[in-house]
Amino acid sequence: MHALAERIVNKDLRGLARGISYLENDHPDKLTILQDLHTHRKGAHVIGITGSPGAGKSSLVNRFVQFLRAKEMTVGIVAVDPTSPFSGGALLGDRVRMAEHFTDPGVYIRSMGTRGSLGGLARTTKETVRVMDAYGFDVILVETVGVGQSELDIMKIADTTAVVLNPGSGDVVQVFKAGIMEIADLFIINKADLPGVSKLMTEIEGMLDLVKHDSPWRPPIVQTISIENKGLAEVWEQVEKHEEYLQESGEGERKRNRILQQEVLEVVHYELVKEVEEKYQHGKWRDQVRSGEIDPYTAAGNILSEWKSSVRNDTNTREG
Ligand SMILES: Nc1nc2c(ncn2[C@@H]2O[C@H](COP(=O)(O)OP(=O)(O)OP(=O)(O)O)[C@@H](O)[C@H]2O)c(=O)[nH]1
Ligand SMILES: [Mg+2]
Repeated sequence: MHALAERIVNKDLRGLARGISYLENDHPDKLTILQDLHTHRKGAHVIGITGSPGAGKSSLVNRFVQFLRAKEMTVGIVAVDPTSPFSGGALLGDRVRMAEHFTDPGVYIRSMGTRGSLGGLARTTKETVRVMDAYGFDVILVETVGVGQSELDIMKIADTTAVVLNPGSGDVVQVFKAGIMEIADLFIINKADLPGVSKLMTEIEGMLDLVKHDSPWRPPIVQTISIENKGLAEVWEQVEKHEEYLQESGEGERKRNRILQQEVLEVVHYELVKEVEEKYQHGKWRDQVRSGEIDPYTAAGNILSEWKSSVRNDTNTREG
């Protein structure tokens, strides 16, 4: 087993931190470590928390961590911030708010920004969840702003995805359009101290009637006021119910298998693209496209046929 994988499995927190940096920096040992850790996966419950900017995701995560710690559960947190050019910005505020957890060995927080992840934010986030799982946290929370395809993709690794909405924000239509409705297992109306809660409930129920009619799991709606610690027990209760549903219906296993199979193709895709890009990024096609000598499609075609024939030659050489 890779020495770093061994440290992670043996709950060495600095090893964990380094392992995640390996993922972000696309270290050559990355796949070996992930391979080693796969046999040591522990099956943490992964909860995705998504929602519009300012919905109160971080406040909620922060309070929820306290709630889980009181139940003696250990928690890993991945805070994803694709909008920030570096893992700073809004997350800096989160860090300050999370400061009280820093001295607690049962909690580990990692922020991810676009800049720090050569393998792509969604990939690195998912791999980070894998590594945290092998380390052995009971619960892993993934916080991400629900805006685009990349966030939807990240959320696929969660066992339970919670979508955070606010009363009076007009969020529901956005959520519906963005396809977030389909991945939601649980709706959290945070800032339930503000007016408009029952209107929002009606809107969500209406959307659920339209979308979720084919699944036996109808996402429940929970109200929270995170700044007053209200509703956290209800959130946890619904997460546990969902976990039970995943187990009993077999949906959890189907979901896990789907994700594993998809990861195979993602890794292949990523490694192939990396190789092709490294080989051709400085080709003569750049000048040709700039001068208009050839169109982009011809250029792409040329690269592809050159690539394919180099692969064929490679195999012939090996076989011959
Ligand atoms: N009234 C009220 N305000 C809240 C509640 N929860 C959070 N807030 C406030 O909402 C603001 C945004 O909270 P955050 O937790 O930073 O929201 P976020 O969703 O993490 O924001 P981004 O990470 O920037 O997307 C803060 O000023 C919070 O104090 C709540 O239950 N009620
Ligand atoms: Mg936040």
